[in-house]
Amino acid sequence: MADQATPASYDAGDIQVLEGLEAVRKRPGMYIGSTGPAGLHHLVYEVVDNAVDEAMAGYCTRIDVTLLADGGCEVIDNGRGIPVGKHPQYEELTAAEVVLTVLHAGGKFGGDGYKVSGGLHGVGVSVVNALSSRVEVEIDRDGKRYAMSYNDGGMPDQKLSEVGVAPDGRTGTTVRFWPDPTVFKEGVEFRVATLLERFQMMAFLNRSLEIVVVDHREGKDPEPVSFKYDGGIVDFVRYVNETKEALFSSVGYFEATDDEADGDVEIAFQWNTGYNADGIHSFANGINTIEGGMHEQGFRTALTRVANNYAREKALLKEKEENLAGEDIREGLTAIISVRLRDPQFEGQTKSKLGNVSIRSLVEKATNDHLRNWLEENPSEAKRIVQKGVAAARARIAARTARDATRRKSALDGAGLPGKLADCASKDPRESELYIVEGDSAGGSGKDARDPRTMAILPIRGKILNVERARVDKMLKNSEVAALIQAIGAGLGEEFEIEKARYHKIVILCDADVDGSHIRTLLLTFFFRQMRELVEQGYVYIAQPPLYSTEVSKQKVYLKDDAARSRFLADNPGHKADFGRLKGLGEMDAEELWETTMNPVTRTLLQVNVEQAAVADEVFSKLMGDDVERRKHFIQTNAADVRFLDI
Ligand code: 0RA
Repeated sequence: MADQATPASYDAGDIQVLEGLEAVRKRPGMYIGSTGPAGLHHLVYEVVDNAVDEAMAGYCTRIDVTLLADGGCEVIDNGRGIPVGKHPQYEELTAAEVVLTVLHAGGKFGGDGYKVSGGLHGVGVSVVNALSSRVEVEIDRDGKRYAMSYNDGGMPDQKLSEVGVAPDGRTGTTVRFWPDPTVFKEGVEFRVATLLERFQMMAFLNRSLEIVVVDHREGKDPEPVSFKYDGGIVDFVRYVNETKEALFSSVGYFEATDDEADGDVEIAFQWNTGYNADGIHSFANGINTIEGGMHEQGFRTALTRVANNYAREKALLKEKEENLAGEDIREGLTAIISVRLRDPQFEGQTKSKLGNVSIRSLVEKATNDHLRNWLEENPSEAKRIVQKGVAAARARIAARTARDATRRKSALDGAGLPGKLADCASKDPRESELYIVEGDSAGGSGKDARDPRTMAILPIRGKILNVERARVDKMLKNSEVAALIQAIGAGLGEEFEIEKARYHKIVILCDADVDGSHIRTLLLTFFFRQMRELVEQGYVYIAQPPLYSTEVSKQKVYLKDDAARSRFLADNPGHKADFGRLKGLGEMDAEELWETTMNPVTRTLLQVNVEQAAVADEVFSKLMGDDVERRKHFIQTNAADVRFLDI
């Protein structure tokens, strides 16, 4: 790596003072994105990121995250411990107190390691303090234990003091915090599945780092969950491919460092027999770059060239045959690209696209050299990869023919819109909403209920095609899928153009039962695989029709789920209602559907996000892939859980 300007020890003078904590409380969104569930979970990530930094610097091997019974969160690491010496700039404060109370003072010590900039990452532990009603810190360092605490958004409670000896001479930091309910008005309850997903990803990206999660809250599973992968991203690839049929058993791996680019890269890859052509998942400094960027571009370019050169040299591709396209070679590929660099530039709509040009040539060069060698050393695997690419090229040409046929057909259907679509009057996509409604009868209620100016209704009959198990040519022949593509109007797959989307809100409206959740998952899989940008840009939503209805003084009351029903029962102890379960969307009349589910003033829409696209990939395969037993089990145990929702 680059030369180290400063030794790997604490130099308090490096702490930069930028702003006070009041600024954070005034505009929390600026620092953690939102004060909704995503922002709430960001607090945990912020503390854990600091511990992971210690791991990356080589000082921490284990992080314990505990959700406490009283709603707090505890993060214990065995790193060096936050420095406890006096700070030169703030005479009466120790460095640890500065880290907890001064914005951006976090890990900005010295010049070693990879710092993270951009996005919402690395805002500092002081932000957690600013947005918590209480914070407790314990530091084990130099054989001693130190402790301090804060209340009400960073007001000192106990100043840092020595409280005893560090057990077994250990070093490390414990941060315990209780998010402030006056800041997080939507609630301060952590969702453990969201945390697990992220920590599993971090464990994959930081080889041999152990992250243990325990949930001590009432009614939750107290069994610890531990993530530790000695194979790092090789294990990540195996995990993503676990539910797929691998094309060969080994997982390829290479790494490279470059002083000029000031970064390093490691890549693991394996092909499976599936048809998905975007199984490349990339990361920069441990952040999932879902919009891709220079590292992905370098890899794709080199992969296409190396594979074509190899195929030509070994006569697996005839002289008169066309070169394989990039997507042909990527079909069935699962790859993890992880780069670490000193000054990452995060760009794009969601600040998740890596912009550093120098990283492109590093990755491209590394892939050229190492992948070439890997193919030479693994000739039978190489042959299968090329043969799969050739088959994909044929299917691609067949799909083009099928697509042209679909286009011609839809052109004959009037404006190219499906017959079942009740379109909205507005032609401005920014205000237009497409409701995809399960079943013709609910579709009918939806049509009557909607605001016809901005809301379009597309009824979908039964279960749409499972796109996880079909190539594009077959997909296009499915009438439900074809209707979806035509209604949205932006193409699909590689040719998807989000600018052409006719709606900026695409709302999935399914029954709140198991069948409904299956159809919802099929639709989400379709969007995730074929119109990924819709999901990435936050255009996809899930409507929440109520599951129960009852009456209170002749007024109909709707309850969205079992939790709402329990709350209602608790609040209305005398209520001896039938607590009738709605049989489905079809049972509500237009007015009820409007009031409970569609009215922009009263409805709750869940926005779908793909922060953890790689994990979502695995979830989708599990849900939709070939392994029927696994799928059954997964749907049974997670029927109500759409894991990658921002809820
Ligand atoms: C500043 C400097 C050093 C470590 C840390 C902060 C640090 C912060 C956190 C937050 C949670 N766990 C943490 N562990 C460490 C460097 C320490 C040194 O040079 O000795």
